[in-house]
Amino acid sequence: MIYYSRKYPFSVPTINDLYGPIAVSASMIPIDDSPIVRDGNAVILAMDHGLEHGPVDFEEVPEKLDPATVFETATHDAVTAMAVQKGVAEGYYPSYEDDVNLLVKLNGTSNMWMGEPDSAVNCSVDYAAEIGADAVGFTVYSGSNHEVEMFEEFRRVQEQAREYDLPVVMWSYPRGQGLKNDTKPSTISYATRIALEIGADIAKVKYPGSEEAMAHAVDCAGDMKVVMSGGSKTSDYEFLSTVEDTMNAGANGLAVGRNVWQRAEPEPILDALEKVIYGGQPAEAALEE
Ligand code: FBP
Repeated sequence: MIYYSRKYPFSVPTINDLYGPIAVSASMIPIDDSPIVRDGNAVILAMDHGLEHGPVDFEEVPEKLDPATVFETATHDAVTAMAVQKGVAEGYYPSYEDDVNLLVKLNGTSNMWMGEPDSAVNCSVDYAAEIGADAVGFTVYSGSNHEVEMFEEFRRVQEQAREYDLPVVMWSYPRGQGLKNDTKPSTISYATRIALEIGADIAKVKYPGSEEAMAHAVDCAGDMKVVMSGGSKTSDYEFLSTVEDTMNAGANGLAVGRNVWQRAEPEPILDALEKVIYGGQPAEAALEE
């Protein structure tokens, strides 16, 4: 059996080793060898907003309601994976499977209801693998009154993903009536630590407001990769300087939606992101022609 490792390949004794030829042997594939990682970092282009936020996110860029337009954007070299829900993957990924790595988001929720944060599991790991996923994604709202169920759902997803060698990206979002500020430094550090401890390969967290706070969140993540969540659209410089801080903090890139595809022309910002994330350039230099 092959397992993904965040860092080191390793073997564990199997029933086969212990009792004879019953099971296959075990080894691990380092996350850095996954197609969703380039030179240790990742840029995951997310487009599940039609579910999470609704068509309102497309008002300024109505042409992006057609998922094919965002899949086109994901063919940029900077992008290591495109994160979508099952229905969009089924309909559009077959045309892009040679050019785009697919991350299937396994749970999701609309914003049409009120209550403690929760997210329905709407795709299985088996089905994600069947439709060509290179990785799976799962939101966990730690701190919600539904935390226990979400942790248990994550456990099933994480263990099954190991069977398919699929890295698990956790949208690690502490959220709920007990949490007044979901981007507080201590909350984001807790978010990365939870993701490490329950077995994510990459944790996607909100920016905690400063490079120092992000550095602490990265320290809390041990050997697991941390990527920043893009957030609502801001100016090129404001967005890129936050990415620069994130990289300086030792994080590993970005999972981003609106800050890329809500731009009429996403290519220049992806060119700049490539320079900051893989080339180590400062934001200002990356924005120069
Ligand atoms: P953005 O970069 O547009 O914030 O997208 C990243 C993402 O995680 C999406 O996958 C998701 O739809 C959205 O953010 C959820 O953000 P929130 O729950 O804060 O509205």
